[in-house]
Amino acid sequence: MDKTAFLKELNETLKNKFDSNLKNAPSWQLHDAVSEAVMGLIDDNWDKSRKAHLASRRACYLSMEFLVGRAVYNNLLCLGIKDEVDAVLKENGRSLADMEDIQDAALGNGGLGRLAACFLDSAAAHDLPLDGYGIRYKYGLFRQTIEDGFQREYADDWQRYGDPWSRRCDTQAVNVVYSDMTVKAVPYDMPIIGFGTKNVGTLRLWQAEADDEFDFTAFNDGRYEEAVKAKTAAENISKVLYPNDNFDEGKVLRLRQEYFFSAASLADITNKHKAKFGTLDNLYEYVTIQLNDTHPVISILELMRILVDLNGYEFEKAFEITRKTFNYTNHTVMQEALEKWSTKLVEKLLPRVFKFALMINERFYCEMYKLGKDKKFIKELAPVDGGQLKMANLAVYASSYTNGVAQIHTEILKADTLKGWYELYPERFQNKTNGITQRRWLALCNEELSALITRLLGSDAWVKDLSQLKALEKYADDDKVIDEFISIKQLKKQQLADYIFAHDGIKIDPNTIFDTQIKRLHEYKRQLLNAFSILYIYFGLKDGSIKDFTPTTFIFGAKSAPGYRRAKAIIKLINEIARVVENDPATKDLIKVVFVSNYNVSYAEKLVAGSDVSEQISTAGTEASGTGNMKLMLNGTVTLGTYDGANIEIAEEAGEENNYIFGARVEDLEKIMPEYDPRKLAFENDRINRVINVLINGLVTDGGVPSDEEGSFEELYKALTDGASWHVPDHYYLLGDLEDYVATKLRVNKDFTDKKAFARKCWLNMCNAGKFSSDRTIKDYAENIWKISPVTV
Ligand code: 26Q
Repeated sequence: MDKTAFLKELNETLKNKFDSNLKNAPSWQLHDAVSEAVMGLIDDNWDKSRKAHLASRRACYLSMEFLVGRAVYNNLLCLGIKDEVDAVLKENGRSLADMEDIQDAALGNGGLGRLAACFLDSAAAHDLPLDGYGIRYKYGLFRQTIEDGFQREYADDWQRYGDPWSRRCDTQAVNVVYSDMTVKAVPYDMPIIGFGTKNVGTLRLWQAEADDEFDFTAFNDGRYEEAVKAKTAAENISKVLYPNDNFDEGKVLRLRQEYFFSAASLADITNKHKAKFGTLDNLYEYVTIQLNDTHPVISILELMRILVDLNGYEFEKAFEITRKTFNYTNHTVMQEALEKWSTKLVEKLLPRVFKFALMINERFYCEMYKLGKDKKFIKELAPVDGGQLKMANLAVYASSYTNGVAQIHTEILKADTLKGWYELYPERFQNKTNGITQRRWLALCNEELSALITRLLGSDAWVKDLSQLKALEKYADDDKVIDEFISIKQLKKQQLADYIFAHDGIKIDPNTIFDTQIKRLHEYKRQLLNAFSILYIYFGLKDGSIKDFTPTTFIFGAKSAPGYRRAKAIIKLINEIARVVENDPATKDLIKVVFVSNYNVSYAEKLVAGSDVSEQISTAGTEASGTGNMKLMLNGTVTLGTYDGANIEIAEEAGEENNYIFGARVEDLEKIMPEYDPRKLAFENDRINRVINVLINGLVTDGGVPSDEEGSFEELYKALTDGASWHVPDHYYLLGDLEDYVATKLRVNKDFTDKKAFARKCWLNMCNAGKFSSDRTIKDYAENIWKISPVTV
């Protein structure tokens, strides 16, 4: 990098754009100027990469969510100029740390959106021609505050100070047509900078705007209100990300969003292909489209419409092209998250598109009758049934490959969720265990540990080949290395403690165990089980049944969907428990509970680097994979978890003896659940009973500022003991797993006192995290689903 030129750029941008300078510029202006300079550096490679991607076979990743987080540090890291830029800034009285308050781009809810971001990073680093397509939400996932222990939501105005990492491409805008309106989709492109390579991928995010012409005519005719209304209606489509994670509400605006970016992306893809080849006959030879869950599955129907209506293909030929173009990833087995649209709604909003659903459904019926399948079987798999359009059925039927995201998850899909489909088309099913990018989740968030790894390996090649960490296993018995590892962990814990104090005003002691559960708040993820275990230990400490307890800080970070009453009650409960243990002299030096606010990608970067214990405690068979488990493992923590999702593969890689696995397994639950009686269990077990009684005995309170939360603790109690109209009592088996969980937690607590032995376990987890690089995952997709190879720029 030419430091002088870079500095000149910075100064010019600050002067010309903001009439400010390096010394006085507020952080957002500094950020803007740095981004501008970096965009200048990559422009040429980006342009060449776009052309190279279009010239070869490429993959397109369609996703409603891309949880990219903060771009600036990562982009500098990937360009290899982070330290130099920091130096230039420091020579001028500033530093990269000044940009810590730059907001995340939180265009996703959680795992699925972050996975999409990791995949783009990995593909770019390894020269794979992969580009992302999504929505440029004006407001990303809400900003969370904790007020009087309750979650409060505020708009996430992430573009308030501009969006210097995007380029608007007006010339490539396309129209999207609904029955009641036409909107313009304007692409904003974000560069995805490959680490240590010239390849720059593209994340194309569509923004909804009013179609100029319509707007203009109405305005000229004096129909001002109509013109304004049309503008608002159009803009509403990309206004805000739905904050539901693993929950489908069937709202019409959501369907508009899904069709909006599907139609825009398909127009973009097919236009470019036709411009090059003059035909769509060979589309699938040059383009493969990955559907990130069912959210973009309406794309299948849109491609059919493009082929048949706009290009004159016969239905059968169009179906063949379509099937060869698409693939589908399933991310959940939760019934309430499986998308089913009312056919009435789809037909009303997208009448022509809906016709293709019916035609495909007819084709399915014919094929099944030919195969002699029985009615029940056919009904279950039909894309259209009972007044509903079932997106997963459509996805498997009209695509080449379907994959799950961890071994156990793929097995559950085959044996249960998509059983009939697996029977029909076993060759279509694959597993692709998730991964995370070690660039962001180690190199960037844990420079100190990264430096140690690089020194011991003699090179930083692990940044692009994480399997190399395996070679560090031999240091597990090297006292000097382990001591250094311990002091790095201590430092990261101190940094985390400082950050939590600055961000949330809560003091925590880095000499305690940092036991961390960070993920979306959901009943199946069982934050409530963690909370119960803390209460169990609290009572045990007070009555003397638990002794020699190593002081522990229990850290939680989670957002609840705003309308998810039970999840919100759990947040309040955790904060109430924090208050109880804090105010009790018997426990205040032994237990500390912290619920950090506004958990997001940037907060996660601090939390994963500064933790000792990784809580991964979903009910067996419910968490498709999890990826936070991998981030914590990579930073050297032990997993305290169930036999679920990728936890199983983590324990397999790092050894069960280096992790803490507990609880009922899938095959156990199959036997247990039909007989399970949680009320009886609590009645017969005083220790369990006194824990759940906290929900109703007045020790904690759900009353307070949002008064509609009142009664929500009692409702949690009822869900456990009586069940509800839609589920049996304690359907996530909290009480059944509680004592095994506590016993295992106390084992961690005791093991921690042998600092060396515990650090050794942590070290071995880090050494064996190689499998969980998204580089491995993306190469598997490239080879076995997409059939794409690297292109060099
Ligand atoms: C659906 C319909 C309407 C509105 C919202 C939704 C919706 C939104 C987000 C449904 C599901 C999601 C997100 C799902 C998700 O993040 N799943 C996670 O995916 C990760 C990556 O594969 C896995 O590691 C996690 O196990 C899985 O929970």
